[in-house]
Amino acid sequence: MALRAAFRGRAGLPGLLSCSGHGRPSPSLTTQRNNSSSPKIKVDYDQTTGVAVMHMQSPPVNSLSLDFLTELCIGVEKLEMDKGCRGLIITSSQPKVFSAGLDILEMYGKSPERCGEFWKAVQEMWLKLYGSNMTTIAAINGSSPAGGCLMSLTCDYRIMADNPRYSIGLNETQLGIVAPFWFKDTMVNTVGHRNTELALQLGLLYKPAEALKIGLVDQLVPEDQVLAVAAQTMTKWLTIPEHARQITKSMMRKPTLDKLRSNREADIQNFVSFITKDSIQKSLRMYMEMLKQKKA
Ligand code: CO8
Repeated sequence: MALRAAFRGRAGLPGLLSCSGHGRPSPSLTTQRNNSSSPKIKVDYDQTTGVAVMHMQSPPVNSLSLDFLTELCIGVEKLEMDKGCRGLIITSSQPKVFSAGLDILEMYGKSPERCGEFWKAVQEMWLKLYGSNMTTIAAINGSSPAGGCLMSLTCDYRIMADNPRYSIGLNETQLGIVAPFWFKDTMVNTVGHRNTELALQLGLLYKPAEALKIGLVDQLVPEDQVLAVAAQTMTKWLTIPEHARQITKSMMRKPTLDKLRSNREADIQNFVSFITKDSIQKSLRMYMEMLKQKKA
């Protein structure tokens, strides 16, 4: 019988941005979007199969806010500790979007302390997912830029909806920001050095067919079959002897994980000093305004 567990996250955060003095938030961008206390993650865990499906359900675009990341990490940790849980499928409940990546409002007009706290949570998400003992599959049923792409890259296998309106990639340079070394390393480990060089410098967002071609995703399926194919694929992966698969996964990923583990504090300091620069704050504001104008 499926056991549904909705893990609740942190208490609500302040509703307004605190201005750091580095780039004052423009009035139109000062609303904290994800301040709802409703769960941002829903976990359906089937104890008979040992497979959990994690649905991201943070409207409108599953952006990775501090609350969202905290809830996600708690959810992953609980599953990881349950020795009966062997597989995790990550998908989105939002139409058209897997995840829009890091919540830009978390990086705009915030104090250095708050930026540091946010970045630590981003690191934690990556360490937990990339280092997970479970078999992990991303069921990518919508667009997945930047941090959304990173999240899917942490998984062992990626299945994407074959819809040319969707795209996936590490597009950070298009926002005027730089993907950190561990984003880059995860991408290199997946698509190789040359593809990463092109993808990261140009901030490329790939249509599903292009993503499949460079190995950024492993399989394309019709949109309404993404979750079903992920479940079938998981069943196949779970036939492999668990201990051997886990050791192999760890052998492949440990050097990359260790690089961040031994540099966490310096990486936080780098992020904070970079993101709070006036010029970077200006780029983020312009990007957010561009997103809003695109809608109008
Ligand atoms: N953060 C916060 N708000 C967002 C984000 C985001 N990442 N993405 C979209 N939104 C907001 C939009 O502004 C819009 O707000 P409103 O309703 O108030 O106007 C709302 O969400 C809906 O957005 P759209 O209308 O654009 O929705 P669509 O369904 O048309 O498109 C997309 C969905 C494709 C996801 C589109 O919104 C998009 O492209 N978003 C931007 C994605 C992006 O570029 N993310 C990058 C984030 S940075 C990151 O993840 C890594 C940073 C590494 C940092 C390194 C520094 C050192």
